[in-house]
Amino acid sequence: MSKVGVIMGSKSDLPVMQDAIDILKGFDIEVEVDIVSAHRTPDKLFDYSKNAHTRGIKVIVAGAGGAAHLPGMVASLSPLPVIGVPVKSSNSIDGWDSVLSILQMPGGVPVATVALNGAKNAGILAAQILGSSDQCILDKVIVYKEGLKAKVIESAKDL
Ligand code: RP5
Repeated sequence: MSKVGVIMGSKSDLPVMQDAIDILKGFDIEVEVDIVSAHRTPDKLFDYSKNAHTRGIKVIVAGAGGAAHLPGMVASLSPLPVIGVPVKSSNSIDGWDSVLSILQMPGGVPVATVALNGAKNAGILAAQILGSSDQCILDKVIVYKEGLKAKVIESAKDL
């Protein structure tokens, strides 16, 4: 079964990253969660990035704050698509540090970067990537999007 790896630089990122975990589980997608710090556990970062694809992980969602080098370094080492979540950590300069350090990747090493604290969208995007080759997941994404549409239409009824 295809899995999504959800990693983050610190357990302090979990309240944000939980949105990705929850939405993926809502699509019945298996999620492997771990803490991998680019700066505090660099050996683990290398090991994780080089081996994730051998364990059935198909997409990696990586969240970090501040000098947020985790998603980019994972992307440099792994053949898998990496979705980066800039986390607004407590000592952050309004989150711009996280956003720019994840967004501004050099040519050849893409990280699909979502909005600040945008872990929910990261989870949806990971599901869509899996869904491009898995009809069952794609059907769940279609139902999810129909739900979004229905909510907007419903909200316009009592204006
Ligand atoms: C980053 O530093 C983490 O991703 C986190 O967002 C931030 C602060 O980490 P802690 O000091 O809370 O562990 O590496």
